[in-house]
Amino acid sequence: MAKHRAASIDGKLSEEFAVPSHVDDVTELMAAFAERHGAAGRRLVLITSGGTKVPLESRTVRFLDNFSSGRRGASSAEYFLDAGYAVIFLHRHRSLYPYARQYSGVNLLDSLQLGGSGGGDQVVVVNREALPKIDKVLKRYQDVKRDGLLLPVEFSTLSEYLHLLKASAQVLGTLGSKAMFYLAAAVSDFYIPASDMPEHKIQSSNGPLQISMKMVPKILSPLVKDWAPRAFVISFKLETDTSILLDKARKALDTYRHQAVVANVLDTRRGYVVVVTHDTQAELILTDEDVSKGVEIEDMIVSNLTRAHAQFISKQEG
Ligand code: 9Z3
Repeated sequence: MAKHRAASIDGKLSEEFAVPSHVDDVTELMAAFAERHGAAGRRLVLITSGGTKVPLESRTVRFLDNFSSGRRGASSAEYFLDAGYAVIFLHRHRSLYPYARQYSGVNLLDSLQLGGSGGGDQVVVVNREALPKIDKVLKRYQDVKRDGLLLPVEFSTLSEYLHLLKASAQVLGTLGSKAMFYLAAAVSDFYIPASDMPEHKIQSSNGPLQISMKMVPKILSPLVKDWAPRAFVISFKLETDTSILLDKARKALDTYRHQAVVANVLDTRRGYVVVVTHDTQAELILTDEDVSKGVEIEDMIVSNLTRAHAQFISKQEG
């Protein structure tokens, strides 16, 4: 049964979603990363972040996008690194990136000044008012880089996302309960199979456009049951209608039998989420005081989940 389910999704993935050319290289990098950190006894988290892009034409001019700035994933990566995890950051090209995201609203050129020249080279000086805490953030970023704790992997299209997530799940599956999946990316539910896609730009001279899209295969199912069955798996549920949010989160948990769903509503996602597990429901709320102190809700989400992950590991090992 399990083999059958994985085989049917595998078939769909290779027939209807173009395999990205870099998937083998990325798999090798992820395997080496997982082996090194696994051998060091470190916990490892795969974070997905940003929205997927679904092309409407093979030579793509137009595409359907899913909304996500990537802030949830990028800031969570920083908190997981602070908690001692190694992080694979599977993110949408050009979405927010750990540490750099703290300066995403800043024009870098406005933050720099030309200083004197040292040894013939022009010196560039950072304007500290424009880039507050830059020394602290830069030092943390450089420490993380030096210790090889962050592996960035990029996707743009839904096809790239699905193939890279499958590859990462098969790699992290070898780490057992020490691996966590934190699936915060905003993923399309609909796509156009490669065989149905027009090659060239759709012509407006043909009149109004009607598009028929298929349902994206539920990749969480083989991930939880076949590829990484002992891992700690967290999915995110996004709604715009608060009244259906918790029902949908519970339904996802019942369907996939993974460990937790982080439920959030688009407009309030920065200040309110509910972490739903099979037998608990925790509301995480950012107060005005938290905001004034610069506390972020991702700090609370990551604390909640790293605690639950530690319990999960000791239960599985004991
Ligand atoms: C989320 O719900 C994330 O929290 C957000 C974060 C995308 C809202 P930002 O990147 O926003 O900080 O701007 N991610 C999951 C969204 C999603 O597509 N979920 C699907 C669903 O709800 C499948 S798991 O059905």
